[in-house]
Amino acid sequence: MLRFDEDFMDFLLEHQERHNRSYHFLVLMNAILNSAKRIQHYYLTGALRGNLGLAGSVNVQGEDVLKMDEIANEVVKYHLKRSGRVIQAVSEEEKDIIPMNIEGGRYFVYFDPMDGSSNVPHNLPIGFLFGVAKRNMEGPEDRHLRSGRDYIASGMFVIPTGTFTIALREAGCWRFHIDETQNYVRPTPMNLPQDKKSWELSFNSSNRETFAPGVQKWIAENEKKYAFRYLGALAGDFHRILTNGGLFMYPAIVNHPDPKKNRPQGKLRLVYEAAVVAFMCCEAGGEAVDEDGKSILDIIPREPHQRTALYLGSKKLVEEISGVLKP
Ligand code: AFP
Repeated sequence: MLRFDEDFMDFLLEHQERHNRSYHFLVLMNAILNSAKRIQHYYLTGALRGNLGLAGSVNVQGEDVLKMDEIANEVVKYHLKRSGRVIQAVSEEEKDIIPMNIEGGRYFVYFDPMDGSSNVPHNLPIGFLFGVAKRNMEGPEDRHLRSGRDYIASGMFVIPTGTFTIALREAGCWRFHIDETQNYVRPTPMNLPQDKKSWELSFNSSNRETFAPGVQKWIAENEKKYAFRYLGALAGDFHRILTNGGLFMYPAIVNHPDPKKNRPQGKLRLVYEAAVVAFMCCEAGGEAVDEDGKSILDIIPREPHQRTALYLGSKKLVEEISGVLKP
């Protein structure tokens, strides 16, 4: 018996038609999907080709290897540029904003093509994360960096697991799975579960003594109530929270024994990490705040690689921990 599943492009086409939207976003998403499939392919075969290194590394034979993070960055840039729809992009891999179709483009794209680099040498899951904002259609475009509140979509591919999750503004959050024809199929709405039984806690536990006293106290009082899971790649860790509910956090590091190693501003990057997952989480009924308990979506970026602390997940838990955060 043949089985036909609705694929992402069918899903999006219907969505755009239903909301009387243009086809431009379809062209952009086609570019993002093509990028993800290519990254997935290189990542799956990377161990055999000896190119699971990161930029700056050499293989055991001392040969010129292709670096995974550089490959992924080139792939995404090629497809975004080719789409003709992108004004400019920010990539985790590049210091400067990347100009694309400045006059004719319609979207800003913020992406991390290979997030979770400590997993790369092991071929374990990494993320390709992206956030999309639209140009000012009413007046002149000044190309300022957008806050998560201005995103129209954000998404993540957990590579090489074949899962793709996307949130569309005021239309929810959806998960897809890759099929044998390399299409992402079977849209499943994602809503954070209310039942606490499945909730999980996810954070780098080895940092716990470096967190603010209120956060340490909250952990001590609550950690036994929930299962603890940590992969070290935001996309994978958030994927579990979105399915099971709970709390992911990367708090500010403020009590490090070596003060030079403190990160009061947090570790995660705002525009292509924190705001991307925050946008998805909020569309799935959750919440996301920074170290001051301020919504991640309301932070207006001052520069492309700005960092933030992040508390993300089920509303109740994010509200609870917000209570112990300053101010
Ligand atoms: P890397 O790409 O440098 O490994 O950073 C990944 C990441 O930004 C995010 O994906 C993880 O949630 C977080 O950092 C893990 O950080 P720790 O290694 O400090 O736990």
